[in-house]
Amino acid sequence: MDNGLDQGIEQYQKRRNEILATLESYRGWLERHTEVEAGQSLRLYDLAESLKRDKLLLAFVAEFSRGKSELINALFFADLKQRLLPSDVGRTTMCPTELFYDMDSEPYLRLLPIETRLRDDSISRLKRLPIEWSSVRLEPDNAQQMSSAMGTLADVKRVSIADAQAMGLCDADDVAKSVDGKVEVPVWRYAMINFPHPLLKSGLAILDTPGLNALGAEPELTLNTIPNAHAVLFLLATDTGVTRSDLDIWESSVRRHANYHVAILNKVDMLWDDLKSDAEIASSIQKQKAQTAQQLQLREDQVIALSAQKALLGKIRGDKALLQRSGIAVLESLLADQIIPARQAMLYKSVCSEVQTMANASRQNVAMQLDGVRQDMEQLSAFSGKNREIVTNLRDKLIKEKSAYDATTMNFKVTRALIQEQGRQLLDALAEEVLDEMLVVGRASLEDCWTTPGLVRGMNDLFAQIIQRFHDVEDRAAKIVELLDAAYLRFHREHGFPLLNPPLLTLDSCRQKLAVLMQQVDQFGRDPANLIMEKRFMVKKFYLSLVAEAQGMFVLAKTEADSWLRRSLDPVVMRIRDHKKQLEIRIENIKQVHDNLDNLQARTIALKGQQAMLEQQQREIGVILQGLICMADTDLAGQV
Ligand SMILES: Nc1nc2c(ncn2[C@@H]2O[C@H](COP(=O)(O)OP(=O)(O)O)[C@@H](O)[C@H]2O)c(=O)[nH]1
Ligand SMILES: [Mg+2]
Repeated sequence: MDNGLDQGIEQYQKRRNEILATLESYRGWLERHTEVEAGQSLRLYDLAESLKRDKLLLAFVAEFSRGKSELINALFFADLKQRLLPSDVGRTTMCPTELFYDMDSEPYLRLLPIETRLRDDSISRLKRLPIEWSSVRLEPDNAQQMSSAMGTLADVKRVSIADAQAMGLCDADDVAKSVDGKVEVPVWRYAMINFPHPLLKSGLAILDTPGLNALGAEPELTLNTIPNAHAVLFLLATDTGVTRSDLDIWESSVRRHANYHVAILNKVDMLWDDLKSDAEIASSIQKQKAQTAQQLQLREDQVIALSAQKALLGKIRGDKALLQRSGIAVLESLLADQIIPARQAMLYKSVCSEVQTMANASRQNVAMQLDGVRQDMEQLSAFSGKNREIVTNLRDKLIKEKSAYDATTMNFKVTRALIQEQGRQLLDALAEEVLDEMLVVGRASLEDCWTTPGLVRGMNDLFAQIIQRFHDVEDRAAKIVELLDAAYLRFHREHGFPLLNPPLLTLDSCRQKLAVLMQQVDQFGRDPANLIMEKRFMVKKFYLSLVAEAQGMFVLAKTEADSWLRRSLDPVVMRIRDHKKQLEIRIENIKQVHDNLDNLQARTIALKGQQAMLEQQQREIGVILQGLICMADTDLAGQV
């Protein structure tokens, strides 16, 4: 198998490894040449881990039976020579299904029973409770075992109307259609597949969703999983055209919220007709493409027409003509050339810029140390032929400088303690309990009657409080920066420290997530279907998912604030400490000269050695920085 998509993902993995190597060499540099702050080395480790574990999530979202599972099979798993996901006539995935590679476990298929819907737990919480899942070990080399294991994704069962209602899986229509007081529900609520496929190993993750019903029943998907996907592939089929429910999904889950979304008009093979000329067929495909684009308010070139089924068949049979006719190549190159590079750029930009800040501080430290050594060398050469008195003077001057420096440092200790205290208060302002308190009020008024207007009011209230809280936190952070600036200025003025611009804290990324949630609430509130009383179950589920999202956002805000605190304070502390060490070394040097003026030459040699060492350090850190800058540049070029 060799196509643009594989190459794109391979490239993604290659670049990630390059950044990891640069992180590693910077960490090595710090360990060899400095006393690394625990916080700093932890941060580098975290960054490396997050890069290693980073997943590029592609979500396939569409109404039931548009060919999502078939397209996933065709794009990624044709080399298995069979369907990985059930997408045969009459048998398709019934539950949202995640496919990924987890290097810490054996291949598995984990299934969450539908009955967990009776509880309030979110899927992300349940993901952390393995006991809730039914788990099957997968044998990737055993096609038979794989396909029978995957077959269970399509399982359904019949339960009483009351049971289905209790799980929120039954509406008036289902009740009307039922002849024996029973209705059909999926056996599983969610599936996770850990599968060692090369594409998944290189960081790709896939979400297959079953259709509008499941999207509506699991607000977590619409509120969290899909908005967090890096790209959403929205499917339509030529045989059905754009239906009402297609449009619903498009509006609620795809159009606005995805980082990147693509509309795919699938099953074009249904327009292939032996009795028509190629030109006639092309024109009817074109016509339907144009119509689809118009209905979705997209440009025509934003709709990709293809046949997932023929693409899968063409790949399995090695039939190049069929594969080409299927039209899948356009989608593959879109993924390889745009979606994957865009994700890369985002990831690298954030990691590179953070490491760059750290490495820059390190470089400045080395430069300061080099300055010190050079000054000492100049003095030493001035000593030659001088008497002891001059050396004594210089020594005393240096000792004086050291005590002045110690005084500044003592002073800074007070500021540092103050900053740490204020930092603690800042983090407390984002503690979990704060949000819990905000929630208590809202929930109490909702609980006696789960209605949509009540929910919208309560949520808007909550969001307003959260936004206010974010502002407060940013204000506090700005005050801390002022404090730090003022204290640092003395080091700059009196001890020649280079100026420093501690970054301000912004919680913009949290605010953006909040804005998306507010939109969702707004939309939920405006949908007349959600005003019906029997939707209580949905209102509650929606509310619980929103709360889970808000909690996630608070955790994110706190993590950002925490890392910001360290990023502003750590480099300063490090610089102050390094300078002190440097002064001590210089005093020690001059003392030795003082004790033995004849020793001048030996001292000069020692200093030269020190200088060479520092210059080597400087070159090394220069290379590391250059690497980081290059990576950021190339990524910007690849961004769409
Ligand atoms: N003719 C044709 N049928 C397709 C194509 N893609 C999928 N199908 C069929 O459509 C049905 C639904 O496909 P599936 O992938 O399970 O849809 P999903 O519910 O969106 O995952 C299955 O019977 C597939 O074989 C296609 O490109 N052409
Ligand atoms: Mg499916």
